[in-house]
Amino acid sequence: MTLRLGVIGTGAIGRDHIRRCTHALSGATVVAVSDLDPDAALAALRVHNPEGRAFASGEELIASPEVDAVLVTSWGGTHARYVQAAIAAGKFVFCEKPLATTAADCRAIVDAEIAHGTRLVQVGFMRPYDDGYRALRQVVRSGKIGTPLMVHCAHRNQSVPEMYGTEMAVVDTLVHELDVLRWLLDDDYVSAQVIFPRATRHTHAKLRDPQIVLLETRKGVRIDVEIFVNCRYGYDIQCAVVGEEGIASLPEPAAVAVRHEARLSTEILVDWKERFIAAYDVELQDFVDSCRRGQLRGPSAWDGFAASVASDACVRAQNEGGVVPIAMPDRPSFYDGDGTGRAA
Ligand code: NAD
Ligand code: ISE
Repeated sequence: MTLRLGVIGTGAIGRDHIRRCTHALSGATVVAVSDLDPDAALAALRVHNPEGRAFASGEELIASPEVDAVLVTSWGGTHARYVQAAIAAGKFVFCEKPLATTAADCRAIVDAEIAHGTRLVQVGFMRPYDDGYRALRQVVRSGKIGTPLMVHCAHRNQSVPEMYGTEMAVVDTLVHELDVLRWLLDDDYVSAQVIFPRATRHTHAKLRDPQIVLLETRKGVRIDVEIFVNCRYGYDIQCAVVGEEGIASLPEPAAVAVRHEARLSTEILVDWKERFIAAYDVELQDFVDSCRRGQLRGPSAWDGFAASVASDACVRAQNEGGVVPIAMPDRPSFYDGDGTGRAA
């Protein structure tokens, strides 16, 4: 049976996921869309499925018997209500990060899913599906570099629009590290601090850029993440785990080395769509396959909640300065699986 998907929010990633589900994946077809701009949404869908239809609201799309499962790719502040509606309808839902913009809203989703009785929610944390991060995790878990002591990360975007403010550096951008580092280290956070270096002249009044986030984990690992979203030169994701016996670093994306006019150079990607293109394919294929099997295994609502608890603390740290404690509740047994609540 082909899984009939409905997509809520047909902006940058919504359109990319429609293309992906139609042309790169197997077992699914996008039959419906909904967006604040229904005409643009329908036009975006019809490029890939001439028979697709647009619904006036996300809620109507979710309720439709023509839709088996839902992708939520609208703005972060709207995710919670659509995920809740999908759970109430008993439908599988893939929700782009963040699961919701506050830990309280994420917790309400966790509670609703547990009350439903089986997993229905997968969160769009794609980095655990990235070959580079998977290889890095394998090395860390093998013990080759010894016990991890520190992690140095950078999350750099070329530029961001005017609507992107200081808080989004955490809620929209850092949230990827907040998730992937829990999975990489099999650990959780106990405190956060945010430091603002000298600001770049390429930022605007509502965005403090760059920022450095300092995290401490239960096991005592110290993490620093540079978030620099107007770095100009490209889209650059770095992660190095320092262990007692060595250092393991995230591989750079494959790039041709060019020797020319007395220079040796490689290109740097500029777009998150390209940097993680394979990971997005694998995460969504996993969602489609899991829905068809009737059992999800990807990043869970609990993973979305855990990242959000940490992200709330980071936002407090942005506003208050100083070290903010993070109290992570114990994970309910409902989410027991391979120890991280997701595919290994
Ligand atoms: P975008 O602004 O390009 O698109 C969002 C779309 O959602 C717009 O078309 C908007 O009209 C629509 N929308 C807003 N509110 C809506 C509502 N209530 N109902 C229906 N549609 C609504 O944004 P984007 O870059 O595509 O980001 C969308 C989401 O995807 C965000 O949560 C973002 O964090 C996430 N995202 C994830 C990744 C990733 O790497 N996993 C990358 C980019 C974006
Ligand atoms: C965007 O929403 C993403 O998720 C990208 O992966 C991230 O790099 C960017 O900073 C976010 O705004």
